Amino acid sequence: MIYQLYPRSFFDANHDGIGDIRGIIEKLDYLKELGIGAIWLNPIYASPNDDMGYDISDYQSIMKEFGTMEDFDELLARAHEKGIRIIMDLVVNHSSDEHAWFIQSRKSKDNPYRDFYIWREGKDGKEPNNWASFFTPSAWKLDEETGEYYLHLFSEKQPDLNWENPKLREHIYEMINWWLDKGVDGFRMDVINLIAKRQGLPDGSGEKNLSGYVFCPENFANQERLGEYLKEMRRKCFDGRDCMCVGETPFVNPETGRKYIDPKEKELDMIFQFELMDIDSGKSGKWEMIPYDLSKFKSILHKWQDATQEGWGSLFWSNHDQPRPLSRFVNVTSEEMRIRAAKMLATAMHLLRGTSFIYQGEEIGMMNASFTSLSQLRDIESIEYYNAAKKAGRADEAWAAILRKGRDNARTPMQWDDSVHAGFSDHEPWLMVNENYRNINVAKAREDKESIWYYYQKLIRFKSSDETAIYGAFEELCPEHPEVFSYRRSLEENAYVVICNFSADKVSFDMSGYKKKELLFHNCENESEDVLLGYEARVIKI
Ligand code: TEU
Ligand code: CA
Repeated sequence: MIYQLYPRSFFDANHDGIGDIRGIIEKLDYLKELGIGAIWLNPIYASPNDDMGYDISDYQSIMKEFGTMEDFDELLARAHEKGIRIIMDLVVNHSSDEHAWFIQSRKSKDNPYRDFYIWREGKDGKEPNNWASFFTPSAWKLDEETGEYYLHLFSEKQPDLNWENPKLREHIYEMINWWLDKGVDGFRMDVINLIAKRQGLPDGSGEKNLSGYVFCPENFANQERLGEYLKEMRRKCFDGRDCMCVGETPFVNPETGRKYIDPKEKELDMIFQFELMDIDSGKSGKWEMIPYDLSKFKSILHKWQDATQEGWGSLFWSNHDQPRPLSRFVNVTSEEMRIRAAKMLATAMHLLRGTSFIYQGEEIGMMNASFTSLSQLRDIESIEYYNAAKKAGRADEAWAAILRKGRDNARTPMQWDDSVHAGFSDHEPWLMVNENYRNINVAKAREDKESIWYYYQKLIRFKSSDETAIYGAFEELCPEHPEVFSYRRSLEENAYVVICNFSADKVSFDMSGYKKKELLFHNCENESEDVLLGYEARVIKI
């Protein structure tokens, strides 16, 4: 089980309100006790933090707020002593505009680093094409120095790297090998399926955004030369090493995603698919929230279980970009139901087949924050969206969407105890603490044997050691049930059944088909066999 740790918000050991590497070192025993086998660190490299570390200005040095390379070397050594692997975040679709390569590249059209990035002449006094970026109206920025535009799929300070340039690719592989030689255990690869763009960079033909540009992943996701780059990277970096790489691949479905993890293709070990994370996103993207029902939810999980029976899959529904699942997939109306629902969600997701990624705070049932003003936000995605919406006279709609799906919701400081700033820091934190920290915190959870924390600890131990949980086949049960998600995992003569009521209300459920041997997990007291309480989860060995 892999624990995703967002260093900026995990623990502040040097009292500046920002999480740091020494803070992670101090909490390694906590993670060991939780039982996880690896930590995925969000980016810790030198960065101006325009996009919280996803804008890297030096791939081989540590962000000064987080500490030093010596701190990192100590973290790596201590983690390995405790049998915990360290997975780094590889952000190579783009760099920061403060990276030495870009500073050179923008100097002149014939600079040797010019083609490390994607420069184009404007067209009729406008951008080279009509692409919108994830974060800003247009995906192009005019650079006065040379009068050309550069591509940035994300912020203006995140220029896209030109993967068609073999020199750039060699520099990237050298950097990857530098970290692997240090002993890191693998990488989570940021938007790795966007690094190849459609030849000729043609205009997008879909719906225009608020500023008249078109968001067109069909021109920059899963493009033609991607497989070539991934195979080359594996050959030059990963082959022969004991390491793992998981690709973050938005805009894949089982058909396009399957080939990335096909062992014969030798590209990636796992991918993060986003069909579940996009379940409530409308045509114009995440800010347009649409209703969804459990049957859509179940069919997405089912088809990805089927798609990864040969290769291997990842399981997550919480990370630093997504709202907290407890605030998104269930309706929590009381403390009792918060605890019960958190355990149910964990049971439904983490007993599926695949490697589970647990995002910091998930183990104590952290929830979305209650922001009251724009000045409390730190995330460029939300701030840029709000500004564009405000220009279009749609500020209120934008604010409502940000409260529900803004990324700051998942980035509020880890809640360690009920002291000021939730024990994360004794200095004003970089981002506000969720005010429910007095009730939701690690210290309180670890005093209560019935807490979400101990349920996670038991679930992690089971998922990490039980052969059926690791290798068993997946088979959905009652696919047509409108409220219950139930499935069987089986390996030879061993099998267990997971039954999760996703509704807050009681539902009748026919258990007669199951010859129960043992109750492995249960998240509430309920004597009746064939009625499930609201958000009840049961796992029975059969
Ligand atoms: O996210 C890529 C990505 O798909 C996100 O932009 C996601 O679609 C959006 O944030 C949903 O709200 C990766 C990183 O996880 C993210 O933190 C970075 O901002 C982004 O890449 C650029 O590096
Ligand atoms: Ca700090």
